Amino acid sequence: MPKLPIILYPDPILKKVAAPVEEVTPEIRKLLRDMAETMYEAPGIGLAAPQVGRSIRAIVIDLGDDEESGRKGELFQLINPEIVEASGEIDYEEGCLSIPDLRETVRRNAHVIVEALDHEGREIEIEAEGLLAICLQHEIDHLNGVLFIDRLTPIRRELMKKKLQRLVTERE
Ligand code: K1U
Ligand code: ZN
Repeated sequence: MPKLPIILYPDPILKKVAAPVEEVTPEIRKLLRDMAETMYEAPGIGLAAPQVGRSIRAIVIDLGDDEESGRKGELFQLINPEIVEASGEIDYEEGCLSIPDLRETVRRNAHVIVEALDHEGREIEIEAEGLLAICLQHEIDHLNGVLFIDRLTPIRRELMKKKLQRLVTERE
């Protein structure tokens, strides 16, 4: 059982634009820790605050270790993240913890620069490509009320509607 319950599609909180965090308080730091634990338990590689019922601009990401590339897992806890530069294109089959059992290929920018505050309120800049760039865009989309299904072409989204309805009915 994840530490915090994960809000599922079509809950309206997932469509809201989240509010900026005014101050990095101990309560915000605890939320980030709980979100990270929830992400690891799910398991997932990212999580945004609206997915745990908090409409504020906070996200966590950890891609984990990857033996093939030698990448080591690193936990990013980001507050008020903003994409300041984006370029290139990349296709990737994405999932979403708020829409279980559905994966679809989404086209996004291949390279992004993100500015944010870390869990101690320090300004940081992250330059990312590949899966980290994809995940940052997916999580920042959550803060703007955008889901990966909103990024599909109109035809694919139309096809997806039936599948989504079936998934929601099966859950009820
Ligand atoms: O925000 C979320 O809903 C989490 C989502 C993040 C994400 C996945 C793929 C592409 C972009 C963003 C997930 O973590 S879904 C689960 C998942 O993809 C995964 C789970 C365990 C190991 C590896 C991946
Ligand atoms: Zn998601």
